[in-house]
Amino acid sequence: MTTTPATPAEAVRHQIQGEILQITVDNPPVNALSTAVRRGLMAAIEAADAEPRVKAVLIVGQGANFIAGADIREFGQTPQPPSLPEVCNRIEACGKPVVAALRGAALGGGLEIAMAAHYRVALADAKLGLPEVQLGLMPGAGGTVRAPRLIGAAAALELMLSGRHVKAQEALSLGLVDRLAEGDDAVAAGLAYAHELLASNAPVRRTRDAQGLADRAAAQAAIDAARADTAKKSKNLFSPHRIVEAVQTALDKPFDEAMTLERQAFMACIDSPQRAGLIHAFFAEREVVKVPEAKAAQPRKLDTVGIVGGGTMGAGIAVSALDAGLPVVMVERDDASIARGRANVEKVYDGLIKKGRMTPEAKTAVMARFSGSTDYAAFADVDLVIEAVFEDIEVKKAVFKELDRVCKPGAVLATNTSYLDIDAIAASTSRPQDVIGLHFFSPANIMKLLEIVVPAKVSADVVSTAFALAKKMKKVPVRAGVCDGFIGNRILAVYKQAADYIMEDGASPYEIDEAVRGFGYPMGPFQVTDLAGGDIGWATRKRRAATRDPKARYVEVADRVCERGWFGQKTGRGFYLYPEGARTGQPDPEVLAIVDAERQKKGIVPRQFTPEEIMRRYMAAMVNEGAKVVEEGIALRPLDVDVTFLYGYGFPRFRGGPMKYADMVGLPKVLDDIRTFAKEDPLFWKPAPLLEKLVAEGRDFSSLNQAR
Ligand code: 3H9
Repeated sequence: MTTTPATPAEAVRHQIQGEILQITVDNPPVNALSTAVRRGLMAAIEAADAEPRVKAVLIVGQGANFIAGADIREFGQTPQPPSLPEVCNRIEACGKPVVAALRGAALGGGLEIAMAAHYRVALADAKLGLPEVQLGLMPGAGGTVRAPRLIGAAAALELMLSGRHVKAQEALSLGLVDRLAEGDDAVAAGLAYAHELLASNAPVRRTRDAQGLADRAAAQAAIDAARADTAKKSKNLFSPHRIVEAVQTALDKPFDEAMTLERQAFMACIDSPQRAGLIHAFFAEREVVKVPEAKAAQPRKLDTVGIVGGGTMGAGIAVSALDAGLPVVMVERDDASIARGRANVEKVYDGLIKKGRMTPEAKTAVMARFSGSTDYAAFADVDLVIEAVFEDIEVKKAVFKELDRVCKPGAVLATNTSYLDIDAIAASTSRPQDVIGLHFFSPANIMKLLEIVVPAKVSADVVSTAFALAKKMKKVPVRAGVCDGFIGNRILAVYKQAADYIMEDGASPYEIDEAVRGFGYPMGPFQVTDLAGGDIGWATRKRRAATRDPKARYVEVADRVCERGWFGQKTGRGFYLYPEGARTGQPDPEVLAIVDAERQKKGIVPRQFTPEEIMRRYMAAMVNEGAKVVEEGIALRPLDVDVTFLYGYGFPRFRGGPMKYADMVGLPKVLDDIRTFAKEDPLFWKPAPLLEKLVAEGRDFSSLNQAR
């Protein structure tokens, strides 16, 4: 969306109401602190100090939010004056009491503005926080210096390191705000508070003088604890460590010096690649829902959901639908299966009860919306059915024939297949325009990614309905085209193959997993295989055996492992050993012997791989296939590939996703790697034409994100 930037006077209005100067930040959609807003705020505070009639100042946001923070879109551009710390310092220096009245978002720089004000009142819907860490940043307008003074080092560190939002009531008990107000009128609440303050001759009260750090020993203990915790939990991250050190500075140095040092550390965060990666992720997950069908067509009615299959997947999807407030009808083939399906659903809620996150009464209320049946006729009235049965095209086609027979006209018929041809499934019905893929990831009630797979004949309003369902379920939807594996599993198959080649050429599966973890993934590919169950990939490999190019290199290690019945965690053994149900595996010398035997069979002399080379190959394979997926239109844009991997495959968020990572490394470098590797195996390492084209034109993947 391109709009003309507002002038300072438009972005920040001020008007005198009796003795009070009301400053309204009006910068839709979320009142971010753009250059115009900063300039407008400066001018308004100058006016307040200069005007003798004014006895107090009120700052509010126009609309549903106070201020959502710095304008993230400006990061990376040349900073324009005044800086936000200057604005905050100017507000704090105001000679008349300044009140901030908060509703909706008061986040990041928004909360820093509020903390620079002298008094704060919050409406019930306010959410306060210092979420900069989630963008690879730290508070950079006094947050690390003022928050510890206002609420103490421990609470301030917790807020800044978690980035979580705090509701009004908690903000009051933390001391972030002075009082709560009823209703949804921030201006009325703020004016009332300001009048009260004037009536009681309340002084200007500056946060720089607050005493939250007075107990130095307690503050130091909190900093030490946070430092140790951050070293453990955030070792790959840049900004959390800067946050801890900034609070140390706030304790050790005078206010103004601490502000200067905070600014330097903030600018170092701005310059870090992690900031670029995390901010890309922030915008990508908001862009991903902007697909042509959702823009073109309204969703169909979506009040009830049917699910075929009560296995782990079907039950997980049922929980997602129930949690979204929808009634769910589950159909299974016999009474025992439906009882098992219900039990699978209940197990999720019982787990929550055990952890104290749900009451038994709430479970009863949710389960009242669940019903099971062995008769497809139970789907006669549902708006959308999701099939989650065995991954076999003939079984799925049979299910869809039944759905076609019983469902009402206009019902959306969805399949949860992860590989199969949805065009073929749609063709087995008399209504292919209603058939779509909804690929949930396991466990479906927890994993955020939902691939919305769009077959050739589906109508736009069905796609739009799928996006509406994702929103209700709080999933992150990505539009994908039909191909074997869609976006995620198709790319996974290729980089998994690269990992297999690296293994056969000399690195152990354990070295590969370690390199991948070192890159920032929670787990390596062989650990993932063990977690998911090696038998699943084995079945897919068998299915593909007939169509595999006989000239293509094929690594048999995983087959040898599976032939021994070693399917991973569930069998106590896979690529790793899991003694007595342990979840963390131990390296298995017998697996290494299998790898060795396979190498010998092919006459491969193993060689050393550094973690860096492992990752170059792993990422080059991922990016190359990603480019093919974009070129073929399976993914709309590179950012759709990024979001898929961030939310479905554990890709480290601070790297922004595989395509953003490639942009940051530089596409010429990635292509160079692929061409070098192609000398060993030209069939596997075939550069994607899109990648070659972009390099030839001096462009990167992000240029395609903007273009569509
Ligand atoms: C910071 O403050 C640094 C300072 O400490 C120091 C500086 C020196 N800027 O999420 P939504 C856009 S760092 C620009 O869909 P919701 C967003 O892209 C900042 N744009 O709505 C979207 O645009 P579009 C710390 C922003 O109701 C539209 O607003 N602050 C910004 O679900 C609606 O957003 C944060 O990290 C921004 N700051 O949620 C807060 N924020 O319509 C980040 C949003 O074109 N923001 N947009 O797609 C949020 O957490 C959520 O957006 C919020 C609203 C809770 C506010």
